[in-house]
Amino acid sequence: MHATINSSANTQQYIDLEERYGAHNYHPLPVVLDRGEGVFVYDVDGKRYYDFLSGYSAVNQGHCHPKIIASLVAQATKLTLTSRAFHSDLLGKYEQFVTAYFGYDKVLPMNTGVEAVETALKLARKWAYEVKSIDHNKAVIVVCDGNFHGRTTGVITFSSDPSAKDNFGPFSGGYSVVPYNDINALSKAFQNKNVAAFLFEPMQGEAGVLVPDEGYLTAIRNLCTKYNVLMIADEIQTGLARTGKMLACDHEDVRPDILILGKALSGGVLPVSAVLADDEIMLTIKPGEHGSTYGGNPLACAVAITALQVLKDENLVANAAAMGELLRSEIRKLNSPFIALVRGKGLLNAIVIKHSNPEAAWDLCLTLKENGLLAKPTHGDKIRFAPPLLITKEQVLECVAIIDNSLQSL
Ligand code: IF1
Repeated sequence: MHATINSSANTQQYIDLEERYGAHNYHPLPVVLDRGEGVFVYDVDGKRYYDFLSGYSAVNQGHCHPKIIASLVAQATKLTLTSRAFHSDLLGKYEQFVTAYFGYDKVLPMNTGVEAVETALKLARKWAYEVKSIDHNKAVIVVCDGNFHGRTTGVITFSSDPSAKDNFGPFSGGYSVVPYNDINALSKAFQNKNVAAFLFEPMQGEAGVLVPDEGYLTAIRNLCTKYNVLMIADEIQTGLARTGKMLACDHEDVRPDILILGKALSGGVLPVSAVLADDEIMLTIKPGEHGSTYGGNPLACAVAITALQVLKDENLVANAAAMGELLRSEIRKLNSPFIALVRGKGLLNAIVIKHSNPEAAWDLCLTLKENGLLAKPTHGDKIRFAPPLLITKEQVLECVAIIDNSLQSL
């Protein structure tokens, strides 16, 4: 069990309630938050923290962005849900807006990220049988080792992480796994004529913010085109300005056949996800063949339009690029003996901790918390540094000072 610095009695009472009445499917840092504003979150004792996790990139626009909240509140007093049994005045407007924003014929609106991933997998299979004429029930979707695409039984089928998969079987087939950032392996996998699609993350978030080699995305695009395999980019975490481009695929100007979005599509206000594709793919799903109760609800439409507009109005792409460069260079300048490397693009970064104590990353996060910065380890020795994209230069420098000061505790 991880060490915990003693929390205030106030904080502890909230943690005890979760312990007693909630499933134990997480191990959170011992902090209880009750307010968020921009780059900051506040705990129940009124202490302020820099949020260096941003809801795993759901809060790119900053906590409780006033314009996004205003859209939420205005729509919430009008109409929140019609179901898709009827039309609403906002769905078509949102669909026109988001397809023009990313340059695709159509969008299929869903709620959580994993629902959008499942939707993309179903579209790829439909397309495989009805357009590419792959043998019935033989479609194969290629995925990467170290992937994270969500936690449904369908998606963990192809997870390589035992903690995500063990004892949740039995699983269906139809997938093949290749090493991430390995074009030769991908080319070999595509020799199988039943391959329908390749699902990948432009940067692997959960695996510890792995940045593939320059040219990897271009090579994927070329191979998918050559073998008529759908290129499915899961940009749920890397998209929406997080990596210093609107989409991480934009770093190499490649256009995936299916684009998956989630998280910051609502600015962290409510679950909104989306699958974008052109007609040849999207129209393989006919009325009644797929859907969801809340998919495309007017509240989500109103919020998503504003969340996307804010990204452009506040130049968050450029700010993420500039502040990411500053953050990585300033951390490197610390020359800490405990940091093996710093990696990332834009404001999706991670440090790899080098220390004899296997709990060092966790302990550092506890000290960072004491010093006013919230971050969380991923896969043991890596700590993700991903603040909201509106962070300023002064704030980045203040956070680097907090990181420097906290590293001394190791
Ligand atoms: C949790 C991880 C990150 C994602 C990508 C799909 C999904 C996610 C690339 C599914 C979700 C979240 C899940 C969240 C923590 C966070 C996470 F640690 F789980 F792996 F970011 F790296 N594709 N990632 O990153 O989206 O269904 O969750 O909306 O607590 O499980 P979702």
